[in-house]
Amino acid sequence: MAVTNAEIAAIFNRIADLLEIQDENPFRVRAYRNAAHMVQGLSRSLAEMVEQGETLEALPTIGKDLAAKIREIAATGSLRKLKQLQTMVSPGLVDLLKVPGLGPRRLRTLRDYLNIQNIEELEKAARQGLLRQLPGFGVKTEQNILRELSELQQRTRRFLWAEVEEIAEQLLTYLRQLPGVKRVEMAGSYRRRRETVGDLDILVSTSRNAPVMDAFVSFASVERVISKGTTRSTVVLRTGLQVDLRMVPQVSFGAAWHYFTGSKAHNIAVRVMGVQRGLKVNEYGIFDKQDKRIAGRTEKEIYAQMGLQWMEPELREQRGELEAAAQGRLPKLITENDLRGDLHCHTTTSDGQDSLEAMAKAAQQMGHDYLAITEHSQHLRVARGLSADTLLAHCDAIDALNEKLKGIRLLKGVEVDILEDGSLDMPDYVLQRLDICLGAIHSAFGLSEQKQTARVIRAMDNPRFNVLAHPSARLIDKRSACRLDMEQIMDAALARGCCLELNSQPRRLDLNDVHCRMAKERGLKVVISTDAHSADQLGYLRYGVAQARRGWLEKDDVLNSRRLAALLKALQR
Ligand code: DGT
Ligand code: CA
Ligand code: CA
Repeated sequence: MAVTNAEIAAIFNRIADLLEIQDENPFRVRAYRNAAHMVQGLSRSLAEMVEQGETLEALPTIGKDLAAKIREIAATGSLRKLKQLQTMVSPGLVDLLKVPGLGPRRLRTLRDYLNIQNIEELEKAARQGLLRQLPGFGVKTEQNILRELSELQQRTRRFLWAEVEEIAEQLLTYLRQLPGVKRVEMAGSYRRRRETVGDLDILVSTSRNAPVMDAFVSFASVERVISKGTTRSTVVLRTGLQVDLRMVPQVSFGAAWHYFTGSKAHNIAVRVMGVQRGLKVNEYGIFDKQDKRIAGRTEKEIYAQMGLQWMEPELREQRGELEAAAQGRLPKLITENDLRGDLHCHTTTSDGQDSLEAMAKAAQQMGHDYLAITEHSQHLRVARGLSADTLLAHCDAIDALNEKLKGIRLLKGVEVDILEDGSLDMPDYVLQRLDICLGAIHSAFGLSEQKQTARVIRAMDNPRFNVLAHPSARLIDKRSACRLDMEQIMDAALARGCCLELNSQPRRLDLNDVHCRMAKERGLKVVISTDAHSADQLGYLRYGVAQARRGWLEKDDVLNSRRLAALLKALQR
């Protein structure tokens, strides 16, 4: 899809914001703002002008430099200059620009006077009445900011996938047992297994005029009904989660399911393929030139009209899946059944809630062949990290338990802190005794990209190092990813025979989908682990598997799909 003028203007405005926050030359700031304004009002598409080789410099406010930037955006959809600026301003501060009424100038005042760096700090200060005293602010501004903040939270609140799993299942069960209901399915980001979902999208088809809408709005967890109609209703649950329900005729079910599953970008690309074939594609079906419906009942029919195989929802992000399908090269995505064990968990010996025995038993019940016990090292005090001696004693306990266990093998491991200088928080003579060594960043999250990358690679230089656990250290909605040159890290891991973890904790899901794909393309193996802190959490593997599938991973791309002997061999560097 060609870049729109609005997108180009938004990039220029964002650059102006970032420059202004950094107190850059006001003339440069104004140059970007003027250009953004001009671009917005332009009646011709800049992308088109670029494509046709027209000179942009003839446009008002556009000089050589900005013309080059427009060409870059038109060609790549983004701008390196913007990315570079974004790394120079703290992400929390950039978030603050989303608050209506807070421009860069006020933002600077907030930072300089009250050291406010993110939304939480802003809210706290506003509640304490600290804003009204600042130059350029007042009681009214303070109240406006508080109101905008609460609206912003309502508007942008997304839920972790795992947070809505239970209610989504309950809704499906509830709707499926209603009289006259033929079919009920989840669509949207929930079906695509995105790590967070904005709302739930449910499709229902019925045999006759079944009173589904009445039943839907009186579902026990509904707090508020936003709208109720014959074909569509929207409710908000007590948790704040919004749910859309749409009634769909059976002849259109596949088309609607495809449309409302998305992603939007995928849909648009499919529609464009349709246009190229002289077909109209929408949520009711595929229609030929005579407006006759030629597909719609199943998703398979929809894809077949485009000459494509059906594809898994996790792939539908317009990241090359349509091209892959056209060439018959869709990945055979990994499933939970392909995994033979879990390589990251904690017991009561560090910060876990269950004993070694309980974890082993639960893992065995899940059908695992092996489970690595990986307690924290002592640098991580909050997690009651182990000293060298306590880890050695723990190894004895694991050896003793392995003597008794049948059908499952516990691996001796550690989740060792990677210290700021890249050294490991455990002496080599202890690491030597282990089957597996995970290294992880738990401190100094804010280092520059260069330092953070060097730190991790230095850790991997230790020949005992096997797996980089939760590589980016991000916590969804709580902590941004560390600045790391992921390509460099992956190349370094590959060269040293290390691999990267996909941590399945719902708030981590780290590696993310894009990075999983990056690893696969390099031939770097990924380990999918739970980082379970209780026996229950061993079931989190399903979240990690979903993320892996979004990253196109297949069985062979994942190390813990191997049998124990092959796994142990692969861990030898
Ligand atoms: P969410 O709810 O923000 O996590 O993300 P989605 O993907 O569930 O998005 P949502 O709920 O707004 O819409 C559900 C699907 O409906 C979306 O994935 C694709 C489709 N859809 C929504 N708006 C449009 C649109 O403007 N054009 C097209 N082609 N499809 C759309
Ligand atoms: Ca949705
Ligand atoms: Ca929706």
